[in-house]
Amino acid sequence: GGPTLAVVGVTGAVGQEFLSVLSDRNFPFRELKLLASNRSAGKHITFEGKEYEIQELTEDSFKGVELALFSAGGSISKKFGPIAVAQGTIVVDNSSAFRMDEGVPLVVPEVNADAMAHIKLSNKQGALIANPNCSTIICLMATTPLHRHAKVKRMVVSTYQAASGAGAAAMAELQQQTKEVLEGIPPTCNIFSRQYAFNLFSHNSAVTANGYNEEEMKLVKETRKIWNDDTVKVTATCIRVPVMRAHAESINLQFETPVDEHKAREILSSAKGVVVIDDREGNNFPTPLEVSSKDAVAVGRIRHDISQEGNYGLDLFVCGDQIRKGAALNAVQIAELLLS
Ligand code: 11C
Repeated sequence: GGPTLAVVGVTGAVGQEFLSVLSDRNFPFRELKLLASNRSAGKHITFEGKEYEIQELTEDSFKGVELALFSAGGSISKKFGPIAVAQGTIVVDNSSAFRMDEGVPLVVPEVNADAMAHIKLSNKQGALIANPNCSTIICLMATTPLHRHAKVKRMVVSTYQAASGAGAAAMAELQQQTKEVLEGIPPTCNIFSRQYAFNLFSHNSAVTANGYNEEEMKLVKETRKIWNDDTVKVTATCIRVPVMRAHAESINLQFETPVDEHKAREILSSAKGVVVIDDREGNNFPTPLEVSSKDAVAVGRIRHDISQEGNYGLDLFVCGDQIRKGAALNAVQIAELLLS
């Protein structure tokens, strides 16, 4: 049972996580095609006890493929996404290539599954569905349950983003630099232009004309699209920190109606895909290490913003695994919605 499935970019950090999430969730498929650049073609991968040969991604790769999970970067998606769709494939794309395109649903299943309700595998028609940026997914997992309760008017997000967001090579660079610095050797800088280990810096995406970098503008624009609310005000500062694979975010919220802090904790405790870690006495709150390789997004430091009168504001601290809920898990959950 299940569709003929392709994974595009299978050798990357997210590509590898696609496989482990598919397996963990017993995702059904009739056939599995593992696709990558010609550099990796011919290599073998063992998945669920079966050996697969990685095939080179070409224009002919999608014949008979009903569902494809893409995570091979924006330019590969831009080129091969439409080719796959034209051949009848439903593409769940993890890149930023199509996120803001009108007619392309941008989906976090816990938040706006309805945006893709018209797309089904049983329709036998190609389509594109975009997976949001990891920082957006993690932010909206924590804030949407509160937004549904009291409507967010304004949101201030500060991120602490892990190496994994820049790919497997950045994770390797952090590891190597850490070792080099401890050994007193000058750190090797390939992925990032400056020392990463024992340091932090403004997100490596390009800075745009308004002074915000692209990562920050993704938080602004994607939130508006996913919430289907062009009036919500969002500002963000995105920082890369020397953490391996989970992002952290400090989030300040201003609501339209007052929100009691205890009610907020109760709402988040029962939200799907969210766990609350909010132990003030023990000074125990979410950490990136704790959520690494986990599905749930952790929320803590839930408190009234004392700078806003009348309980119109809340502060939160959120951590979520960037490769898992920030990318692969969210995409596989989208694929699961297509089965139903
Ligand atoms: C990061 N979120 O952590 C970024 C990378 O739009 O999918 C992913 C960029 C994107 O650096």
